[in-house]
Amino acid sequence: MHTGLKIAAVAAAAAATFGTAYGVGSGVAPVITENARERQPAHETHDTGRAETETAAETVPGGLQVSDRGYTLDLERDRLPGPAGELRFTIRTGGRPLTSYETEHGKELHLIVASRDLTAYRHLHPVRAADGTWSTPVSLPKAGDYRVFADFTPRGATEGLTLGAGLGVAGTYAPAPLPEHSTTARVAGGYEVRVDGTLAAGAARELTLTVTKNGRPVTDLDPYLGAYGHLVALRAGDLAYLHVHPHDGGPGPEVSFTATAPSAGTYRLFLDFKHDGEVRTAAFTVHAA
Ligand SMILES: [Cu+2]
Repeated sequence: MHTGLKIAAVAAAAAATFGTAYGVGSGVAPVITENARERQPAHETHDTGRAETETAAETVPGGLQVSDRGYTLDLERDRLPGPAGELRFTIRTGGRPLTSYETEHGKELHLIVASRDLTAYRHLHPVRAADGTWSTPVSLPKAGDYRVFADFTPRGATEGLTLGAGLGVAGTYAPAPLPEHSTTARVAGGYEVRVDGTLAAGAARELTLTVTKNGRPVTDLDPYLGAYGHLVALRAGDLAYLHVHPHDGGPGPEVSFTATAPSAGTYRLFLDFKHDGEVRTAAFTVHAA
């Protein structure tokens, strides 16, 4: 899976839904199964005296480190000459590029690129060459400071991780203020997405996102990478990364998630959903108490 943070979040969902036959959405059941498996090592450590260390490690959110658990995100260039270009990178371990990954939600690696001011967001799926080099075209809306997140699970690992690195895009820019708190987001194409529920620090909370188009509920969302929605939360200030998945299999209009904020503060939520064959992103600013 992704990060300790995320696992804590999805584990709560697993507790709520494990054993219930959700047949809709091919990604839902595997998420729960994998979490059940991942939680086992943590339980085993309780008898070994390592539990305290493991717990401390799990409280560090993903995406804040360029190197973690022996894996390093190595961007070929940490600057782009302009907003459109190609990103190339490797995940290095033991001095060599990693070439063996678990598949999560249909992909070996999910790449998020977000502007430091949290107004720009891209969820990309790079292609890996045999030598372990990943590459993807990227088209960003403006120059500025960005952060790149690689979300992956090394083959055979029981837990995924998210590494983060800075990326500068040359050009003149003015950082935007964080968009104000809002429970609705307008998305091109006549869509509006509403978020119900609140994030809480250190406690699992349900967030429900409701998708409408031209005022009507959307009940035929397309599955996208094995789920009806993918939600990423980035913490304002340091861009700590939280990736959660839906625990309800319906194709809309509601998609529900369980998430645990690592701290009180302000977060920017990005929901990727697919409808009429196109992937769209709704963004919200929310506060965690
Ligand atoms: Cu992805």
